[in-house]
This record gives sequence, structure tokens and C-alpha cells, in this order.
Amino acid sequence: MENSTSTSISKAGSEYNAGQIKVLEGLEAVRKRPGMYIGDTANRGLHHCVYEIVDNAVDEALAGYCNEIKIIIHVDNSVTVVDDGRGIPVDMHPTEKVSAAELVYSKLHAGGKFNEEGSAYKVSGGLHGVGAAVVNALSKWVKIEIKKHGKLHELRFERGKAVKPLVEIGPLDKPEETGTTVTFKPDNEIFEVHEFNYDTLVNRFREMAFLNKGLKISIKDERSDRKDVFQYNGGLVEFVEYLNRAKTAIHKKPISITQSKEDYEVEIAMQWTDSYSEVLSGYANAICTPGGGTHISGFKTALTRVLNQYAKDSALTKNLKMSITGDDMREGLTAIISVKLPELQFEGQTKDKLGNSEVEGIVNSLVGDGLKTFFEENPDTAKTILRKSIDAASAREAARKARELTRRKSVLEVSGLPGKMADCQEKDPSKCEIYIVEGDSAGGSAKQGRDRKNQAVLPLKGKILNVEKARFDKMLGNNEIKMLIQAIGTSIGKDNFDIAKLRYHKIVIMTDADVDGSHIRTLILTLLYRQLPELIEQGYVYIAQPPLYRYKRGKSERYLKDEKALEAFLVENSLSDTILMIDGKNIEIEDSRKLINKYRAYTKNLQSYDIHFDTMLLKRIIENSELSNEVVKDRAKLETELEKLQKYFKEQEHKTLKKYNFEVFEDKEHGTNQIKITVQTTARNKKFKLGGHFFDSPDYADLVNNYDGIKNFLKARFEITREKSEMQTFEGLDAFALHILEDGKAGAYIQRYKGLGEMNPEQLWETTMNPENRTLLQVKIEDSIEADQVFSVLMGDQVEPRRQFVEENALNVRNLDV
Ligand code: 1YM
Repeated sequence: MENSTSTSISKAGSEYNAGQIKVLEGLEAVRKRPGMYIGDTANRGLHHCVYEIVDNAVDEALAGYCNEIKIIIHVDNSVTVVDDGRGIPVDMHPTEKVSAAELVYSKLHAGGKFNEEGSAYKVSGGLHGVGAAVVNALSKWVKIEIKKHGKLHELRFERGKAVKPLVEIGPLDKPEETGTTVTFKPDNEIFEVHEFNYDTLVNRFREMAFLNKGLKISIKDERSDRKDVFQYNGGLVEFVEYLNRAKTAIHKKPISITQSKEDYEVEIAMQWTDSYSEVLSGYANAICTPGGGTHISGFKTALTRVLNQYAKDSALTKNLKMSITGDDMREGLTAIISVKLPELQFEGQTKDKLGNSEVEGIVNSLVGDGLKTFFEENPDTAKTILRKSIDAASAREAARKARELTRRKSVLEVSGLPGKMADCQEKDPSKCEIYIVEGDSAGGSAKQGRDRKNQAVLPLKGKILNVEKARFDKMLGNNEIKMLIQAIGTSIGKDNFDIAKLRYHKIVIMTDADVDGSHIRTLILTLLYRQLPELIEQGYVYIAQPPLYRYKRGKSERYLKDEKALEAFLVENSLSDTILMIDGKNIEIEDSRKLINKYRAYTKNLQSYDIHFDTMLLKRIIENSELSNEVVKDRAKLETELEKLQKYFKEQEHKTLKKYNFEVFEDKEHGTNQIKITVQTTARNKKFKLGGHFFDSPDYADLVNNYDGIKNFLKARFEITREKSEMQTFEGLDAFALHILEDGKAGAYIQRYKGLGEMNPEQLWETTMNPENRTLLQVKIEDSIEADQVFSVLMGDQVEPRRQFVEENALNVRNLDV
């Protein structure tokens, strides 16, 4: 019964009118406590903003009015979301006297969803209709363009306040067109992270396209030239095939079950592979439910019931001594369970668990019937699946015996701990830490350097077994893994794992900052994630952060965690006890420090554009060009400016070894132009587009501000006098700043650590193990499907998906293996 529906985007519902919107709260609350509304103000929250806006467009698609959604990331990290739905309503609210669109973006709880009962407004996203207002509150600016009633309307906000109420811009070229375009720029004052990660967004939109069969979602990154289009007519079946692409499926097509009952829709796709892990992902109204809930438990119950019944009637289980558990049946299974329902209820601390109790029975009976029919109609596949479950049960039994054996053996041993390990004296696990160290030599230093009272050290030799490719019994035969499990104390496996026996509440992985180190770290994390996930979930696993630099001059010694810290220290160092004059005027040390900081901020800020843009070009544009949004709109002026740039870079070519090429493209839709730029170096070509609105963006303004703060000093004369030495003179801020950084290094020995082995026991203690100085990174699993993908693709045995993964993540890898 390879079931599938033709489309899941169905027409629905009543037309909206502005009176239905209810107004509750202002946006100040959101700016004061952003975390309450979007979780955090780091990476996750930043990306969440995009999802909120896209969710509104997806809702419009679910309602049957929108076919395509486009997302564009601009060079200044603002984002545009375009849909071809009905357009947000533009009529006036009867009592609030502002447009409906303004209300949607400025009042919490102003979503159509809060209409009277009977509304067909579905919710795809997390904030239940208040998303747009929250994003607006947390944005530096928002621009909304609505095509409706044959006209283009526009509305602008800055930090949540409407600076330009809804106005009609003019008639549309194609009056029948409708749709909404929202461009927003997350507020730098609120978010700690400002750069959108293309891959994060892509993963989410791919998932959304899978979950909304037929919906076309395209994404474009103007900071590079990357783009992707997602549209899956196969929906969840294609989703499962995608998730299993690095694995080997044991039956051909995923099993698909789709059914609706009253207001409830259930859609499931599943496929077994020869791997040992289980991937079960639930969605309720397209919202991910990592905490599981009633849809997941209904699914599990049905699967166990049907497969057990099938096993009982099958000849395959005749000589089987043990029973097959639900876990055995789900070994190697990848399944997506998506339900759509009218009234969502979430449970659990993080509200990520579906609570609607009626869903359990509905899913249970639908899956039960669907699977039974499937097994009857596909006996070969049914047998293959049953055989896999029997294998899993046998392996579990074998592992249990192996464990029993080791347990008996370990009782005979004096301590039951690995011989190479150095334990701590303290017995209270909440005070104890274990350092898992790469190699015997670093292990030796760690043993000598540690605090014996509460720090244990376990050196591991070389690379541990890759558990992604090995089953339980083989894994238990591996010496390094055995040691690790013995040391941790909890034992392993569903029947034996006991978190109460955990001997250390901090398990710290300490490996070198190189490729091997990161591989070993990944192997250890694979083991922990696959076999002892509770340790990660409960926050017991950490990664040590050895410093990257050591500064030593005479008797003074400093460890600095990264380049930024090193630089700040060098400037501080060089400026102390000096007298400084700029163009003959005395200047306070504090002011000179600020000036250098501004200069470094400017150069670093410029530099940060080099990944997606080009620093040299940006610098030239800021310092020597007339480019602006207005100029970009005017083709003749734009071409003159670009010719000047072209000429300049042509002259510089022998120095820069880069070829720049500028082309102008007409952007008819927005009545402006775009600059297409190619930068050619010997190593690679970079291409990007620059639109006029970049020059109006606050990020560009930031750069210009930075530049304004230093430009009067760029050609100034700096005279610096140090104790017991002659005055030195520098022409220009560049030379002065360079001197200060160099002078900060004078007479010092700056060491860049490559491996732990380069540190002696005292250094290792001081920098990495001493709780007073060290920084530990806590390991967290944010998204379990994503984690499964990373481990199965990276550590599995299919070559092509891995090659692709490494290629797509080349930039990130660069950051990992410094
Ligand atoms: C790029 C973001 O927000 N599209 C969008 C939003 C709405 C509608 C259409 C819409 C909904 C309804 C009626 C309705 C919203 N409207 C509201 C509210 N894209 C994007 N497209 N007409 C148009 O739900 O009845 C909130 S969102 F509240 F005004 F109805």
C-alpha cells in the first residue's frame, strides 16, 4: 500500500477582515527580554527571525494561496522573503486606525489565528502568529511591500516603530499580481551574532519543502553566489530517502502512510537501513517536536504491535529464544511522522513535545492498519524487516552476555578501572571530572599537572573504533572503548545503562587543535552520541579549550586564548608608560588606545567581509567613491563610478594580483540596478552582486562611521616617547598602529601551541585544567536529525555523500582545524 496523497496544500477558509485582529501588547517587552520570545540572541535566535517570516508565507501556502517562496540573504546580512500569496491585508483597522499590515507587524497577538473559532488559519511556525511582530521588534529596520488590489503598498519600521505608515506606491505593471515581500535587518544591538549561515537556513528550508509537498522554496545568498531551489512532489518519502542517502536501505521504497480523519491529518514515511541507529522525527503542523509526544508514542506502539503479531505468525522466529523488543524493531529505522491538527498543545520544559492526547490513538490506529496492509501486500519486504529485528535482538543478547562476562571479570580486578587511568580521590560524582586525553604523552602531562583531588585522567591511544560502522558486540570488544565505558561507570546499552552510576559529572575531551585531534574528538563524540546520549543531553560532556598563544618576556608570562586576546594584550603592553603626540599635540594614553582600537575595528570589520565580499574593494568604495543607493538607481552615474573603480583596480593589478570586473544589471522589478562583480585571483574566482540598498544599510553606515572616526588621523604624524629612549616618529595611523602591535611583541617570545604535547604539566594545569582559568565548551545537541546526519554522513561508509558534505562545509572545516 504505497500510499500518497496528491497534494497537501489545500484551499481553505474564510477571507480575513481587519476587525478580526485582536490587539494585546506592545513591542517594548520583546526588546527588553528577547530570549522569552525567540529563545536566545545568539545564532539560533538570529536564524529564528527568518523562520518566523517564512512561516507566515508557508501559512499562506497551507491555506492554498501561495505556490512559491523566495529567500534572499543580502551582503549586509539583511534578508528578504518573498511570497506570491494574497498579500497581507492593507485595509484600516476599525478602532486602531492603522492598517492591518501595520498591526500584524507591531502588535503581539495580532495574528489572524486569534480570530473567532472556525477560522481556518493554520499555524506552521513556532510563535503562533506573533512572529512577525517579534521579528520587527528585534530588527533595526523592516520594509514590507504588498502587492494587492492592483497596487504596490509599502510600510517601514525602525526598531519596531512605524516610520512610514502604509502608503500606496503606485499601480502594478501586472494588476492581477498579489504577494508579500518583507526585508528586515536584525538589530546588532540585540543579537550577539550578526552573520546568517547559509547552510543553517538551507537545512531548514529543505525540511520545510519536504514537509509541504509541492511547495517551491528558493534561497539565494548574495554574499556569495550560492543558491538552491527545493520542491518535492514526493514529500516525506523523498525526505526519508534524503536522510538515508549515506546509508544502505534494506528495502527499496520508503513505506508511506497518509490518512486524514476529521480535522486531523497524519502522514508518515519510513525506511529501514542496515545501520544501527534510529531516526524518528516528529512534526506537528510542520513544527519540529524534538521532545517527541503523542504522535511518536502512537507510532511506536503501533509498530511494535503489528511487527510482533507478524513475528508470531512467521516461521522466521520459530527457534528464536528471546523476545523482540520495540527497540530491536526500530534499529536502523528512519521515520518521519507528521501530523496536522486544529489545536496544538505543547508540553515539557522546552515546549517541544506534542501533548494532544487524542493524537496517540489516531496515529496508533492509522499506522496499525497501514502497516498491516503493507506487510500483507509486500511479504518480501516484511520478511527483510523482521530479519533485521531478529538480528538486532540476537546482537543485543550477545552484547548482554559479553557485558556479563566483562562484569564478572572486572569484579576480579582490584579497582575495576582501566590500568592506564589515573583516578581522583573524591568519590562524590558531582565534584569529579575526568579528562579524556589524546595520546600517552599529553596523558602523562595531564596526570602530573591535574588536581588529584577531583580530576581523573584517561589517556586514549590513537584513534578509537568508529562506532558508526560497528555493532554493539564488536564495539565492546574494542579496548579503548571498553576503558572509556569502565571509567565513566554507567555501563552501556538500553538495559544496562544507569546514569546513577556515572562517576564524573564533567567528562572533558582534551585533544590537539589539529586535524587528528578533531578526528579523535569526533570519534569520541560519535561514541557518546550514539551509545550514551543521556550524558550529552544532561550536559555532562565538555570540550577543553587549550590556549592558542603564550606570551613570555623575561619573567612575565601570559596565556591568551585567541588572536583577539593576544592583540589587545600587545597594544596594552606597548602603550603603557609612554608619552604620545599627534601632530604636535599631546594625547592621553587612553585616547590613543581608543584610536588604535577604532583602527583595528575598522580593519577587522573590513576584513570580515572578505569571505563573502572583497575587503580591498569595500575599502576603496568607502574611502574613495561616491557610490550610494541613489547612484545605483541612475545607470549613467553608476557606470561613471564603476569606471573609476575599474581604472583604479586596473592600475593596482600588479600589486594586488587580482582582476576586478564590474557589470551593471537592470533590476526591473525594483526599478534599480545591480552591480555584478567578479574578483579573479590565481587561486579562485569570487562572484557577487551588490544592490543599491547595501549603501543604505546600517552595516555600511557602521563601516563609514568607523572610517570617519579615524580618517583625520590616517595622515597624521605620531610621536611617541618611551622611558629611557628617544622619541620615535611615525607618518600615518597605519604605520603607528603597526608599530604598536610590533612593539608589544618586542623582546617577547610568542608561542603558538599546536599540540597539548608542547605544554609541560604546569602549563597544562594553568591554562586548561585549572577551574580558575580554564574555559570549557559544553557539548549540546540542538537538533537530533541534524546530528544524525552529521555522524552518519561523516562517519558512515558511503563515499559520495561524505565528499559532498566536506565540499559544502569546506569553510567550516577551515574553522575547525586551525
Ligand atoms: C514574506 C511573508 O507574511 N504573507 C502573508 C501573510 C498574511 C496573509 C497573506 C493573509 C492572511 C489572511 C488573509 C488570513 C497574513 N495576514 C495576517 C492577518 N509573507 C507573509 N500572506 N489575507 C492575507 O489569514 O485570513 C497575518 S499574516 F492577520 F492580517 F490576517
